[in-house]
Amino acid sequence: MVISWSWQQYLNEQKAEAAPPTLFTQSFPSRRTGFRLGMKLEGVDPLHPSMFCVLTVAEVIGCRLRLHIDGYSECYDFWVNADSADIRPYKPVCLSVHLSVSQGCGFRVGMKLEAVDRKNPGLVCVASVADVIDDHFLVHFDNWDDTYDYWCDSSSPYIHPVGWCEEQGRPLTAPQGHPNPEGFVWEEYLQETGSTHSGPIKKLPVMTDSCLCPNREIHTKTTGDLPDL
Ligand code: MLY
Repeated sequence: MVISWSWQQYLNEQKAEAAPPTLFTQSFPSRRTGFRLGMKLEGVDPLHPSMFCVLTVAEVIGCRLRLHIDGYSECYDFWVNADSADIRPYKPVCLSVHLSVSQGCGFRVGMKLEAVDRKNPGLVCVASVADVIDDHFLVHFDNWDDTYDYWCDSSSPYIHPVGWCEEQGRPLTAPQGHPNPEGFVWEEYLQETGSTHSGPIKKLPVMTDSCLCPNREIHTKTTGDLPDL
């Protein structure tokens, strides 16, 4: 006889209560979405969050979407909510450049912030904005290689303004190779690096070469140097 695992039995054993459905603000999985099988879109690859990839909707359940990374095995498919900030419609580059100027998120390349290292989620570290596209920006950890980078938007729970760690009484991981990591002081570092911290945007960004050629990697099977998946 096969004894199947049961929630009720587990809760009894653990003498625990289940978090009640009313606490979950998302009406999963009943909310309808206009996404249909086969539709194409762009999105952040969860295993390589510094890269956007070409995606196809492979399954839709309520507000949840299973997305397939074009050209890769189904084992890399992943689920997201239809309103996830990590997916976006396909847009021609010129349109995206236009939007990055007119609807900037306020974050500008070079601004400093404190960000969670998603590969080592216990660490909040000194980071910089390395690229901006529309309302998304690329978080880069100072003096680390770009394998830790990730795209996010301003609503991300992983990012904090300069001074957040101090305010919260939490340790801040200094840039790699910093001469005095324990005694890291933001003001000194900002002065040394000639950078600003992230704050409200005062005027629209000026169009620069990097706006015209956004350093965005789209990975598809046909591009040259792909990460090993
Ligand atoms: N033990 C790891 C920690 C890397 C942390 C990188 N972050 C701060 C971007 C290592 O040394 O590889």
